Amino acid sequence: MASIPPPIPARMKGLNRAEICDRNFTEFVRGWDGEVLPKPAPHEAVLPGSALSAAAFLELFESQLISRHLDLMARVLRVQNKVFYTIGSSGHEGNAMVARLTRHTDPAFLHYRSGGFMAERFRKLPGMDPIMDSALSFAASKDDPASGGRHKVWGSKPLWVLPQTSTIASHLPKALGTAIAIEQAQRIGHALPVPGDSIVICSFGDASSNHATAQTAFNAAAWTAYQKLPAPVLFVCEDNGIGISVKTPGGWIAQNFSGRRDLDYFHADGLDLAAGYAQVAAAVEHCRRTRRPTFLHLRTTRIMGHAGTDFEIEWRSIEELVAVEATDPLLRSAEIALASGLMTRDEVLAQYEAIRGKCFAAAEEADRRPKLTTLAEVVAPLAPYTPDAVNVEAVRADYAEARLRVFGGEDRLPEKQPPRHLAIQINQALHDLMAKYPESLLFGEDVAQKGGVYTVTKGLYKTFRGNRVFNTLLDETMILGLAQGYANMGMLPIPEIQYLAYFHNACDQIRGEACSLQFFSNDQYRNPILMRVASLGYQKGFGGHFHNDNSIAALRDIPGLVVACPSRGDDAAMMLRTLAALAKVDGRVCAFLEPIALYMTKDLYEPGDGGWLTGYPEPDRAIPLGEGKVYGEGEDLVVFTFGNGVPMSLRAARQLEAERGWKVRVVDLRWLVPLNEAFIVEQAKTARRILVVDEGRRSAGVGEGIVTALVEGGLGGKPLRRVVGADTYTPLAGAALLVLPSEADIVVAAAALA
Ligand SMILES: Cc1ncc(C[n+]2csc(CCOP(=O)(O)OP(=O)(O)O)c2C)c(N)n1
Ligand SMILES: [Mg+2]
Repeated sequence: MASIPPPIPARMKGLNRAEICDRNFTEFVRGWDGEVLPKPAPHEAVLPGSALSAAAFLELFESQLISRHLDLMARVLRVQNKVFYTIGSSGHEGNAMVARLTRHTDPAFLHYRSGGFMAERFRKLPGMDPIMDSALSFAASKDDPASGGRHKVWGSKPLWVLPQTSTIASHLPKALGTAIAIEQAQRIGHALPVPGDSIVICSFGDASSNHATAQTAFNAAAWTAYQKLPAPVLFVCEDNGIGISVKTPGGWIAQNFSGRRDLDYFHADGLDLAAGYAQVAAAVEHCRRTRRPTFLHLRTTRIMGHAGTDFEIEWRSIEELVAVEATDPLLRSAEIALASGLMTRDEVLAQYEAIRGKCFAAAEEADRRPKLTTLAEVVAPLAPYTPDAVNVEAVRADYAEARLRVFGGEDRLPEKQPPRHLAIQINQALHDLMAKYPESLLFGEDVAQKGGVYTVTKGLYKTFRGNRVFNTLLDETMILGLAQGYANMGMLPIPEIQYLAYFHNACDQIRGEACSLQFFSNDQYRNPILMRVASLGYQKGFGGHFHNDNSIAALRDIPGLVVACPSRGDDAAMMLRTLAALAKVDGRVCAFLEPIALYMTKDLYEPGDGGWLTGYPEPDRAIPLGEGKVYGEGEDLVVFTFGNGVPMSLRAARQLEAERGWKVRVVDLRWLVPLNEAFIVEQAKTARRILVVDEGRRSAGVGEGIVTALVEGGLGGKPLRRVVGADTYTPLAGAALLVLPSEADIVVAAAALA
């Protein structure tokens, strides 16, 4: 006969582990009858041998309780639709020690289980209330001081906590970038917004440490330290042994990280304040003093499941759950409070209930506060645009002396030189921007001594030296992480991505991180970036897909991103000025797609005609965002295009004029995101036929946006066609031309409109 398992006590069967953990605490305190030591004075050790003082312990304990009761409150009020987020910090409250041992000016990029950290950091400035601020965020109220009701994030402008998205690990590259930026700013004489000896704190979970984006940051940190360059980042791995339902193999974090050279490993017990405090202090002190990347392995546990929706009881044994709940760090803190003689059982319970009361009261108050109620309110901080200020900044030319130094004298100024091709004019414009903005940095793969694969950055390294123009390690994710870090510290990063295909490799750093910062911080934090990307197809000498990637679909729908694509040198210079101004004035993240195949193009119609050379525009000229360029006044056909499509369409137009007698107008859109729909419609209204020439792919390319603008503008009835790339990768050699629009295709498509 099979043996009958012993009955599970009723109190352990409940699905609601939150209630059980809550009751565990009170029962533990009520039932505690250990030996009580003589009460320590505030400055004395909380327990014999501990580095933690009694006074510090009491505050940390309070921070832990605040964090815990915010979790418990969230689970109760979620059901009543008063709270909209339940991923909690229970079991991780020991991270309050990291906050206590660092400064509120040490920029922090936090794990979502950082309630203890936040409650403790709130002590660093007078008059701040962690409970009310958190309650407003939980309630998605527009009064939430972190995100303005856009998400439950840990964030604070005065406390230097930059809000994170919930993509795990994606914040590690920018945290490292910020640490590197703190050091580099001082080498270029840039005034930092935080003290020069700040460190950067970056916390994450054990499972997250395996993520490629996390590994990128660990590797880059070690790569930096290996070269004896400072990178004062404190990686805090909050190891609770599990990621949602997947266990981290026992010992894996220690095994994986304790032996890495140039990533200095420390372990601390986050479940025990008395023991862990000195260990955390050692890691923080090491990071601040040595300026080396430091890995703090913080022991934690996970109480109450991954989120309110995770009913662990359904997939984990009750014995295991009970065992985990027994490691609750709050039980240990209660024990310290009682054993040290600092608090009586009644005092602990009274404080526990008082904080519970405050959390619920704050939540009820937060529930009464206004929510975001219009789309306009939601998107207000996403993509700020103040055109007047941007256009003034773009043409600001008060750096004549710096220009003279950079270019080497009056007669060597680029505007005094004969017309040149695109690569040269971009190069000159970059020199100009670096002169105009002493806080700008240009970096990427091969951009320094070599001057880039296409020599576009040639000479910049020589002029501005290694602290402002430098090669990075070969890692696009980290290049964009660095860019965010420099931006966080008030600099103007100009990262280069060597080829568009390799942007796709690191897209999330722009999509999930850089472009989301203004949104999730209610525009309190900005990370202005001017990203240059060598882009698009039609290269003659260098074939294959990855050097001729023509798809920008992934860029087109990134909220807030500005995407620009010049077709000629003078435009490029004037567009770069506007992009830098958008970054400086409105904090925007900008992508500048440089058509590789046009870099060296000199002629337009015939060999030797020099038709695609342009003079260099004086520094007081710029092209406003959205302003396209119109070639010709013809009304028989208007061609909307950009990039390589512009000279191709101009040649096709000439052929159409010769063959059909049509007067053709070619419109270079120049700005691909946002598309200037009103301008497109206005141009199309006065034309009899419309052609869209889009060298990108058929699906999800710019062409789709243009056609949509035309149809929605009421012009869908006009003869209209698209000449567009195929939905394929680009093959090598001559076959590449089969998948891209050609001049002949343009002429044929136009004829079909006749
Ligand atoms: C890139 C990414 N993939 C998947 C997820 C979904 N997800 C959220 S938390 C999580 C587990 C994280 O575990 P760990 O890093 O150990 O942190 P913990 O929750 O245990 O503190 C997963 C898979 C995510 N947020 N981001
Ligand atoms: Mg975990």
